[in-house]
Amino acid sequence: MTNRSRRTFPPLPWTMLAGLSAAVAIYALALLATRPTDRAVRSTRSARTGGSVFEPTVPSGRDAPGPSPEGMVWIPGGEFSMGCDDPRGKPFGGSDPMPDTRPIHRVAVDPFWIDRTEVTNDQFAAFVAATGYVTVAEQVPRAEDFPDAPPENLVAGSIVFSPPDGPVRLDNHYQWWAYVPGANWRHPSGPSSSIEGRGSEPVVQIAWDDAVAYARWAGKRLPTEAEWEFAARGGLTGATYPWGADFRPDGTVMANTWQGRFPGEDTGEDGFRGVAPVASFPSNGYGLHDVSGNVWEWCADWYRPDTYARDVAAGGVARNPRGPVTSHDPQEPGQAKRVLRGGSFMCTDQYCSRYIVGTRGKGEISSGANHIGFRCVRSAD
Ligand SMILES: [Ca+2]
Ligand SMILES: [Ca+2]
Repeated sequence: MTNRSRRTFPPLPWTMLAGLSAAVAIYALALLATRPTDRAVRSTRSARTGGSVFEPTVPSGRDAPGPSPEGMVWIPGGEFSMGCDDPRGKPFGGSDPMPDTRPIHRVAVDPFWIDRTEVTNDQFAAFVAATGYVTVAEQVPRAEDFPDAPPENLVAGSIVFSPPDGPVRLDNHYQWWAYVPGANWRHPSGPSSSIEGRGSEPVVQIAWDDAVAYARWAGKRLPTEAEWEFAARGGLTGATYPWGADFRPDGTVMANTWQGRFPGEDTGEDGFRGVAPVASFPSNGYGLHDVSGNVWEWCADWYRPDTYARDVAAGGVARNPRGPVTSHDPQEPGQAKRVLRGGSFMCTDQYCSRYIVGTRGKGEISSGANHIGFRCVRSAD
């Protein structure tokens, strides 16, 4: 399997272009439709050879070799326990056992800098102005790549959350996602939407390649999944959230998530319907904002549900793990997926509780959506 080229796989528009009227967003849907199959649960349990206990986070104590780049914060690296215990039964824990987050295992990462916030529209606009970069969602699909698609369906676009008017069953995510022609980072919800006046909101409608291109231009890179989690945990040991054990400590809202009946009613009780400007909520112990919620964040690693089991099977502490060499998602085995972390403004314990810091998401690499963004890191050496 070649993972480098999205052309190798039937990427997102393939399904949609072949039947655009279906308005199906099955690829990004994987982000929210990650309820495990029984088989996946069994296989993870049978592969569990590590512990299920969080051992203390031990920062390296290394100081930054120089001043932090603008907008970035120093992460000392060190050793920590990575993963998540079964959140079911916890307040706001949701109903998903999250089997791909176990075994909880010991990981060491070298020091690095990381962006304090998700990359904003203003930052991405500066990149595009400097380079003329055209995102995946802005490119018209080529007929030779989609030979089965009728020509009228070969239109540039992306996936947009399109909530139904009334309550719906939560077992069919096709009901709240649509492929919208003309949706892209400049028009996150479609042609009639814009980012004017929204420069401090996180950029969205970003495919994995788009995030990588921005990072390279900025002299940065995407975080590995292990780096992301080390930073997101803020120095805490095994806390459910980046800030501690309680979803709303002393009633304080700590992240942009979803209130109201999902998916039709976003009450914005936390202050925001949809995306919020970055850093609208308190930071974690390392000074990072929105590592829980707001928009999903691409990581460098390929996704596999058994990544942690494989790390444990390799023995010892996983040092600077970079993920598997290929992706595999048993739920959609033909698709190349990278890891996404942190959940989004759409996360709710009614459906997806991936605002929990140790939980994992996944996304087909050529698919953006209006709840997918990223942040970058820079190596210390
Ligand atoms: Ca919200
Ligand atoms: Ca986020």
